[in-house]
Amino acid sequence: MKKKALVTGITGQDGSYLADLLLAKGYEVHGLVRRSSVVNRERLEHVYERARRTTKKPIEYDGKDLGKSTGLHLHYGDLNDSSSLHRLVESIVPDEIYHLGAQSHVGISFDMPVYTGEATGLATIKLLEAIRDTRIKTRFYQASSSEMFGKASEFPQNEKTPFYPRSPYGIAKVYAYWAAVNYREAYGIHASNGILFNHESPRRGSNFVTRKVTLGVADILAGKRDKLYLGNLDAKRDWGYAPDYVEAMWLMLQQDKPDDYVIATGESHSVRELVEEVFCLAGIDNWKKYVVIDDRHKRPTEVDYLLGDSSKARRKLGWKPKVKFKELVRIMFEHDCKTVGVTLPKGK
Ligand code: NAP
Ligand code: G4F
Repeated sequence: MKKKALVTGITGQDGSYLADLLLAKGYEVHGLVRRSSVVNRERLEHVYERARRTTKKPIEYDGKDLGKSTGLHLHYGDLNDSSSLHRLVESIVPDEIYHLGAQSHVGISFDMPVYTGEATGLATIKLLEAIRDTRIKTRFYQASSSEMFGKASEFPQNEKTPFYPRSPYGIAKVYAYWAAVNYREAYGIHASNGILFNHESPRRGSNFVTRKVTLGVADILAGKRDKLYLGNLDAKRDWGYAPDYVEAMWLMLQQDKPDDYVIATGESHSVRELVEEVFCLAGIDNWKKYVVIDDRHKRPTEVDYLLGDSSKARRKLGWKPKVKFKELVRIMFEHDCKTVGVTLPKGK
């Protein structure tokens, strides 16, 4: 029998890559989608396309029933609506639940702290309660974050590094992390935390710094704009490639025992280095001419430096990153250049 997975956040960067991975492995994939005034299925468009090719019936853009031809089923619900979470868990009875849905933007969490607390923190316990109430036997993945380390006290950070969150988002993720640990210990639920460091891709939201820079410089190359507005260039992040990271999520749920794992590349670079790298690929020497420091993109409290130690995941899961910083930046920039219709300068 096909394994069934329920994925929250399936329309997001990670959710869409995870759906690809699970479908390729033969899973029946169920995704939670929320109502919005404009239907957003862009990151799943290739699955819709496959459904259109293989089914005789027309598939609507917001179609939910892609199941027979693709293995993907979408269900309306919301992380803040516990009745929808309960109903989905009860009706699907998934073998694995990947809880990726969240208000995931750190900067915006300062503008929406209460909503972020509910969608990013409390929703985890709502989902865990649905598992507990229905008594289904399932495996649960919590999308925990390196933002929990925040003002980190040691470098690199591993599973034992103390948390010191620096934003409403980080605080909410700490709450959700401990909810997963507590439900594992209290009720024996197979719940694992993936403490993932930043991971990016051509499907990354355009208001996260990597994509903002790769899209922005592609626009500059295409002559569509002449300025790029950024915040703190000194912050350092351990940036990996999203498709590598969703593989780690799946590996965690294949283990007999639930546990918590740091997933990272072990390489950290500043936002300034990111900017330099992308402008260099574009063949533009004087990046300072184009970059404007804009205080609106700075945060009241910043996470200055993150660097992950993923040796536990390497040892126990056999996981390691395939793509590192330079290749990641190239993948994203090449994609964005193609999107805006420019080619990389010769020799780049
Ligand atoms: P993302 O692209 O922002 O996707 C977030 C997903 O959550 C989207 O599908 C979004 O739906 C959904 N969502 C938000 N609020 C919702 C609500 N109230 N009800 C239902 N769905 C809701 O994030 P991502 O980069 O894929 O990250 C996936 C998860 O990993 C998140 O929990 C994030 O916090 C965590 N994480 C990410 C990273 C990273 O570097 N990417 C690192 C560590 C942890 P819409 O499409 O409708 O907005
Ligand atoms: O790309 P960012 O917005 O990612 P951030 O804040 O590190 O959060 C991401 O990674 C976390 C894992 O550590 C996830 F949990 C979270 O969901 C999200 O995916 O910002 C990266 C750095 C920050 O220091 C920020 O201050 O870039 C700096 N930055 C400088 N200028 C900017 C900008 N960030 C954004 N978004 N936009 C700017 O213009």
